Amino acid sequence: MAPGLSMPAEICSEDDEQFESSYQKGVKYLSDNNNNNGIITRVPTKYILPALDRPNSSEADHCTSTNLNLPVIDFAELQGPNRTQVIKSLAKACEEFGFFQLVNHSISRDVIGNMIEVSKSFFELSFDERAKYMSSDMYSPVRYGTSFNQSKDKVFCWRDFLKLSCNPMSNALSFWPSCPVDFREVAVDYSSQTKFLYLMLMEAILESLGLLEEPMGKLNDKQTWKDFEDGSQLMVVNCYPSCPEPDLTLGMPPHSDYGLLTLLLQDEVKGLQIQHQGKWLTVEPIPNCFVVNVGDHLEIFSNGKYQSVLHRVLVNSSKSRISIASLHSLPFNCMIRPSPKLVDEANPRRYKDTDFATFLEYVSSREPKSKNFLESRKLM
Ligand SMILES: O=C(O)CCC(=O)C(=O)O
Repeated sequence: MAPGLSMPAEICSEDDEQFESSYQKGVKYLSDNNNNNGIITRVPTKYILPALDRPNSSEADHCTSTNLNLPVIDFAELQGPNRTQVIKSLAKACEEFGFFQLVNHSISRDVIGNMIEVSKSFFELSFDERAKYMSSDMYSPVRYGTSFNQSKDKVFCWRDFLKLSCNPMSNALSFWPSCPVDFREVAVDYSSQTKFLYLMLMEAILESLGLLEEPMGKLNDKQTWKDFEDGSQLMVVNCYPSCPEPDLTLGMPPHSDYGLLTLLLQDEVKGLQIQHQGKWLTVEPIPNCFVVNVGDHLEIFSNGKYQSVLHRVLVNSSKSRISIASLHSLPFNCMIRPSPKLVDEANPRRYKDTDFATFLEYVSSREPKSKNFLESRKLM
């Protein structure tokens, strides 16, 4: 056992089964249940990354203290007379960074503030209350868990999560947490408003790719706008408790998101880093703003014009952090393939067809690190 670490009373050695089952309860449980005046002083071995995977360990990490001013897209301007100009900025942001900050997005401060508050309140519930939602079933409409993939990860991440599937909402909602009492109402409102925002952004992205000659209609011989409207939405509420030795671990390892677009809401605590030109750079939180990023499915759909970008999360020793990622894609049963209009002799097809089931099969059978799922879909 790491010296100075104070563990839950029922736990005695880091190697024994009880210890392992305690880690399966998550980092919030670990932080809340120790007997050293409520303070964890060391990170257990289970969370200590090999030296090369730690923050500040590599060439790419030399800039971890550098903040990154991501391109800012003004959503209100996108709806106005400057749309053409904003579409160009959007295309540049997607090509150069794969990430941008979205401001003036029309979702009210109340809706955003309530979602952050209700998420914090959920993670403040007793472990027994949170544990009602623990499941290893990837298809479950609600899933509370820890790390990245807790049944596969050798080293655990310093993160707990609550995953909420929104498809179809009429089926999913009754499985979502009923405590705190306003959780469902707040989360449903938030999910429908982020879905609307996503659709407006997706329309702009299709326009930026030159795919919307018939706005909102048929996109090519197989794709219609309805596929986007009926698309999947998964909300991931992340909780990163403060960590006594943040240099030894990560809140989330480097990964890309699977969908078309992710809309991320973060509280005022920084932690998100993206890999840009070989360096890890910290995304400065802007209050009341969304961080939007290109996912693997958009990389495939755009035939590589817009690429998903590796990102990871650092933790810190003084503050816990909450973020809410809303991941959007086509319906689960739809095939994702490069848009035929973006494939020609000069730009041959670069990716295999893929679907959601293939992705789930892939991630449940191995440790999903880096962009290895997308790599497996490449044709060249
Ligand atoms: O917490 C964050 O800032 C990022 C979360 C994230 O990358 C994810 O949920 O996939």
